[in-house]
Parts: sequence; structure tokens; C-alpha cells
Amino acid sequence: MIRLPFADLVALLARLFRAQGLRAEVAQVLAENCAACQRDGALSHGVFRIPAYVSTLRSGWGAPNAEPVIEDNGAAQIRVDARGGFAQVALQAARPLLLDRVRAQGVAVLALRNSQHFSALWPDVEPFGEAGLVALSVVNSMAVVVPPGGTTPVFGTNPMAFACPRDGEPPYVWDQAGSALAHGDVQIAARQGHALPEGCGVDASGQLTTDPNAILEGGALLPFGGHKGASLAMTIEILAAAFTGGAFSSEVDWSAHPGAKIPCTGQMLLLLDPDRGAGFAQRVRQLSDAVRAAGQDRLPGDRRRRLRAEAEAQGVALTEDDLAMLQSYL
Ligand code: NDP
Ligand code: PYC
Repeated sequence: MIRLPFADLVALLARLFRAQGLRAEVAQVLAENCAACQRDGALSHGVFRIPAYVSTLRSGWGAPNAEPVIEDNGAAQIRVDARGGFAQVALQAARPLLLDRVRAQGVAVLALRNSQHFSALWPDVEPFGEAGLVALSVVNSMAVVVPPGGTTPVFGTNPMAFACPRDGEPPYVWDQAGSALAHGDVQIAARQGHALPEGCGVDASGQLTTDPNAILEGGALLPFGGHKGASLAMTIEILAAAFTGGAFSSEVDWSAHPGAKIPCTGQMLLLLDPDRGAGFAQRVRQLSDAVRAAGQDRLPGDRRRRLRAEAEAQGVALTEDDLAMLQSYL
């Protein structure tokens, strides 16, 4: 294992993305996002993803350099067409307007469509929690999840993430796939030769399997939590695609672009200004303390922040192989 200062990893990734033809602003946004995932131990969406970014960029899929178009009519709802570009770039472009709107009206909604999202979702919501806002976001992805009892993948691995301020502590932030496992974790298990926990997915004939390769080769993941998770996965399709005007996960068609791996779908982000209520951050702290006192010694975000602090002191952890892989794309 080697350690790289965060700024050096961002600079290396930005160079790598520029070398693939991305304009400087897009390269910088993706580099910061990917490096933050690596730094925080969100390894299914850290540098592990770089070969798939490169293969997608080389496939001609989407419009990775597109400028997002913001449609604003002064209402709480801000609609953005990423025009085939990256969701994080569109979110950055819409952020000032979202902040103005949520401060003025108490609520703002981003309805983003035609956007590529290939990362963890917490980087999209955490900064709003740090700014004292409540943020809830959902994204749909590519159809690799069957509903319980089904054999046809119809849902994406559809992540959902939440952030809000908490008195005297960093914001409360969680971020999770709508599937029993993120697709990235299935790929990592296949690469490392590990079996998966029971109940995560099915093989090509619809039988439950713990073999990651069986899931990747014609099988599918299951939603977490049976029919309850399926309802959430479907709700995410509705909010991230039907509401925004984006594609359902099952409509992503990259057959004309071999090598493309980044779904182009949609994202919904809801922002609330809790300062209009009484003592919100203090109430969140009170509940957080109660949950810890009740016996849950690890809350979401604790592990990431511990790894972030470690990386700030010692550098971001990478393997020698990771570094060689990154350098091979320069
Ligand atoms: P995990 O199951 O690893 O973690 C989900 C959440 O639970 C995190 O907030 C995590 O906090 C917390 N957590 C994990 N273990 C515990 C524990 N024992 N006690 C308390 N809290 C815990 O995430 P997933 O595998 O579901 O998803 C991984 C990533 O994949 C996510 O970042 C998600 O956004 C991303 N993803 C992206 C997709 C896309 O389309 N872009 C699609 C699907 C997934 P902590 O982080 O602090 O460990
Ligand atoms: O890990 O499931 C996943 C995923 C899909 C798109 C980006 N990440």
C-alpha cells in the first residue's frame, strides 16, 4: 500500500481525465469526486472505477463534455438537462441557484436528466449538510436488479443518500444502493474470488446464488429488503427518471457503444432549509446520541470520516497496482 496526498491524487486524476479528452472543468470535477471516494474508503467508487470511465469515454457514449442547460422559471423546482454529460458537473452548475432558492423559499428541488452518474452519492449531499441544509437525493442506474420473484432485470442499483446538520458533530450522512449490494462490490468480489452473502442475487436461471460471476454473467442482483426494497427501487426510478424526464434503468441502451459502462439516466435532489424549524440540528444531535446510547456504536459516516482524517494525516491509500493502472492512462 502506498499513500498519496489528496491534492496529488486529484491532480493525477484530473490529468488522466484530460488525457481522455475531457475539458478541464469536467476533468477536475470527476477527479475531486473520485479522489474523495478513495480517500473516504468508498472503494467501490474510487480509483477502481477508472478503467470503466476510460472505456466509456473511448466508446463514444454520451456527451461527456456537454454544458448542462438550466431551466429556471423562478419556482422551487429547477430542471436541468445534462445533455449526456456528468451529473456532478450539472449539480455544480445548478448549486448556486439551488442555494438561493432553498434559502428564499425553504425548499428547492433539482430534477436532472440525461446525466451520467458513476459514483457514490454522498459527495452530492454532504456539502449541503455542511451548509446547514437537509438534502435527499436519488439516482437510477442500469437494469441489473430483478424484482423479488422476477427473472428480468428492471431496476438499477439505484442509490439514495441523505444529509442534514447535527449540532456539535459533522452532518448526519448516509448513502446506500437500492440493491442488496452495489454492482461495484459484486465486481470487486468477483475479482478477489469472494463469495457474496446469501440473498444478494440470482443466476441466469433465476436461482439464488452467492457466486458474483453468476450474477455478472447473465444473473442479476436483488433489491435489499425484499418487497420493501423493491418499492424503494421503483420509487427511485419514478423520482430519478419519470419525474426528471430521464431514462429508466431498463431504457439505457448502450449496445451501439461497446465498452460503455456509465448509465445515462436521471437524478432528483430535494433540499430543505431546516432553519425555519426550531432547533433542528440540536434535535438531530439528541437523536444521534440516543441511537448511540441504545447500542449502535457506529453510525453512517463515522467510518468515512475516520478514514478521511487518516488520509489527511498520512495520505490517501492506494495499492501499487492502482497507481500503475492510473499511470498507464496518462
Ligand atoms: P454500504 O452498505 O457499504 O453502506 C451504506 C450506508 O450504511 C453508508 O452510509 C455506510 O456508512 C453505512 N454503514 C455501512 N455499514 C454500517 C454499519 N455496520 N453500521 C452503521 N452504518 C453502516 O453501501 P452500498 O454498498 O449500499 O453502496 C455503496 C456505494 O455505491 C454508495 O456510495 C452508493 O451511492 C454507490 N452506488 C452508486 C450507484 C450509482 O448509480 N451511481 C449505484 C449503486 C450504488 P459509511 O459510508 O460511513 O461506511
Ligand atoms: O455500483 O451499482 C453500482 C453502480 C452503478 C453505477 C455506478 N455505480
